[in-house]
Amino acid sequence: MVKITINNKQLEVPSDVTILQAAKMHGILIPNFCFLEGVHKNGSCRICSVEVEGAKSLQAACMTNVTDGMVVHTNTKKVRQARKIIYELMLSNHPKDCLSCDRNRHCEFQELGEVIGVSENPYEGDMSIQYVDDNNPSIVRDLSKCVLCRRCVTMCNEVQGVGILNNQNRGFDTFVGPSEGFDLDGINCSYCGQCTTVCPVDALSERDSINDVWRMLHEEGKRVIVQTAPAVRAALGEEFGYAPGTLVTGKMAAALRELGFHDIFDTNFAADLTIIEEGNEFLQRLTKAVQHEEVSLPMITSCSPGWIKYIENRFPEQLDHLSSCKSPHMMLGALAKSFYAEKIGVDPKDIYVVSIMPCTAKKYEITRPEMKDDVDAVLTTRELGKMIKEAGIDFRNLEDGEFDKPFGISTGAADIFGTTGGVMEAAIRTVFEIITGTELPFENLHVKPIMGLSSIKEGELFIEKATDDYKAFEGQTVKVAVASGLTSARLLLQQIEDGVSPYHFIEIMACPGGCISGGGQPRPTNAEIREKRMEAIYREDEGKELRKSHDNPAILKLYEDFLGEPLGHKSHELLHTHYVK
Ligand code: HC0
Repeated sequence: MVKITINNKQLEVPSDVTILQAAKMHGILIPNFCFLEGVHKNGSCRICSVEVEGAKSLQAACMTNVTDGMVVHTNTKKVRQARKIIYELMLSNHPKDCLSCDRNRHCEFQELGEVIGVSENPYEGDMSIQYVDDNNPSIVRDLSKCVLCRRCVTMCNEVQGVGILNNQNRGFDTFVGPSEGFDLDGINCSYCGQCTTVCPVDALSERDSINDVWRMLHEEGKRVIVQTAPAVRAALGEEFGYAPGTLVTGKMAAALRELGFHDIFDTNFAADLTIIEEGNEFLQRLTKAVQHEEVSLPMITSCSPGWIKYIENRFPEQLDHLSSCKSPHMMLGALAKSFYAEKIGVDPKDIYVVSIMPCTAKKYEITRPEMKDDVDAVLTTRELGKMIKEAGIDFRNLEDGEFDKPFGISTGAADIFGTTGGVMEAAIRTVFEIITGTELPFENLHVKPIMGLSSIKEGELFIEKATDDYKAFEGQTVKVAVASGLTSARLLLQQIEDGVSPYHFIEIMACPGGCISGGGQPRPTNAEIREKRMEAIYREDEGKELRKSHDNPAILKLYEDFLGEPLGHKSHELLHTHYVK
């Protein structure tokens, strides 16, 4: 600990924190802008400038570590003037069309102006680069709105390790983007959208699909089916002022019905289905391994499209490790246009499937040629929030609604897909029971070592006794790993490439923490909010009567009436795919 003085208050603070952190610990708020909690220092905007006695110039509070005896002033005339000038210079190169901007009243730059007390725009002149990159299905970059805070650069490089966004050029020509001025579709962007979650203005956002969906909802003769991802219910409420971690499953279903969707389905149904297909695929591979046959292990989950794009870009020689399962929402789309279309007597051409996802990469996923138009549009959680507001729906006062049958029935195992480790836990709940004929012997069915928000987790299961079909597994230990965030994914892939991976099964999600912090979730997402959303996901699971995918009666009926058996002919035709280099 060290002793410092801020604004004449004597404080004791840890010796390894910055002035910004020390001040915050004691309730002293220093305006800041480019700072991203929990990651490397950035220091590009200098809005957090403070006076430090003995220093020749103002210091950036986010970049300067405290020292014993330091005396800091955060609110002097000099400091306030400096902040104002910095802000006004940033504003001089920013469009003034706030009223029609998508981030109006949700813009951190606008809020900062209020805090600093800037009410006019004294500097007029040339504007730097005016370019909009909208040549990909997921993310729109509007360089005219970029304020060069470089939060996206930090996210892309240090958190995700993708490394495609950087400062380019110098001086007035500086812009943030891929090198040589490429658009995102020309380089190895994973479309994870994490950059859109930290952008303080409207320079980075998801590609808007709202108007396409409105058009279909108003089109005569269209059957518009909607499905919602596991993580959306744990975050949508934030768009309507609920505290992070508030579950709004029932209100979300009611709002979707009011918006005019004809069938309100749940991606969770297809998450249960994924466990049956993926679980059996894993058992098939493991059986071969136990019998010393050639097989690609570890098997890796394939439901996160940002992750799929990453492995294709960076480790294409490892594609055989991916499960052949399509992601759950694609499975549901495929079933909606086959099994369900037949059941309700509607031509699949007249069915339009919309997925509400916490993810920007899902917008890209539906355009992949392997996916055969299973899903027609993806809206992010943020976009759904906007649509509900546009329609004048009083979300907070809605009576809880319900999903429709049969694709609205799901188990707790599907709920936990929304957080890192959830797909693996759901798979273990089923696979363990198939192998041993007994329920997973863990408290509350949870596989503790793979719970929580650590970016890499691992666990193992010893198979002491197995059923007759799986006798060969007795005495074996199954090793699993879970990674979230692409930097962590890279570490596990490197192990495979080096031939030292100890695992049989790996879950990978592109976004840190999994889908709860997807690129399309409400802003902001930080460590505290992530934790709250994760707890909500586990609450949803624990509140369910059925908590294992193989107990879902609607899934059992689907196999009986339509699919036949897991990994059967129909499943391969509709629910599986393969990725090629
Ligand atoms: Fe996810 Fe999914 S769990 S990727 O994280 O598997 O986006 O929530 O919808 O499809 O189910 C995201 C979340 C999904 C899919 C599911 C998977």
